[in-house]
Amino acid sequence: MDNISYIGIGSNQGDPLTNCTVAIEHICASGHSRLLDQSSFYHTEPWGYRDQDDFINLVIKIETSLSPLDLLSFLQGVERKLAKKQDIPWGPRTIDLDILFYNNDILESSQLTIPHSFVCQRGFVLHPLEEIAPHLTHPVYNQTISQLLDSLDDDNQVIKLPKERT
Ligand code: PH2
Ligand code: MG
Ligand code: MG
Repeated sequence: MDNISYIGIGSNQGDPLTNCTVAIEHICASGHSRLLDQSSFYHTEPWGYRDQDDFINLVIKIETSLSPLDLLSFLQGVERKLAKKQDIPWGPRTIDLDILFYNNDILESSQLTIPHSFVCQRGFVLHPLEEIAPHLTHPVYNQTISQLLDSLDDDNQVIKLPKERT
C-alpha cells in the first residue's frame, strides 16, 4: 500500500453528509486502501450548473495498493453502490468520488486525467485540500495548494462545517 492519493468527495442528493460518510466507510473496508487523513466537511455552492442544491464536499488522503485505473474502477463501483444518478453534466450527484492526485504522477488517458483537470479552478476542492495538504505541490503547475488557493478565481461560497455538526 505505498501509493498516496487524494480523493475529492461530493454529494447534493438525499442525505449528503451520510452519503459522504458511507463512501469513506466503503473505502476503509476495502482492504486495499487505508484512510490517512480527512478534511472537515464543507457546505458549498454548486459550481457549473447552478440550478441545483448546495453540495457537501470534503477531501480525504488515502494509502492504496491499487493502480490509478484500478482505483478509478473501485471508486466507480462505490459510486454505483450508492446509486449515483448523473443526468446533467455538472448536475446533481448522490455521490461523486474524484481522484485528485495519485503520488506525484501525471497521467492523461481517455479514462482518467491525473491530477484532476479542475483542481485549480474549484474552491470546493482547494479549500478542503488546503486544510490537510497545504504544502502538496501540483506536479503540472509546480505550485503548492496554498499558492493555488491564493490565486483562485472562484467566488462560489465554501463554508467549513464545525466538526461537532458533522
Ligand atoms: N460537483 C460537480 C459539479 N458542481 N459543485 C460543488 N459545489 N461541489 C461539487 O462536488 C460539484 C459541483 C460535478 O462533479
Ligand atoms: Mg466531480
Ligand atoms: Mg466525478
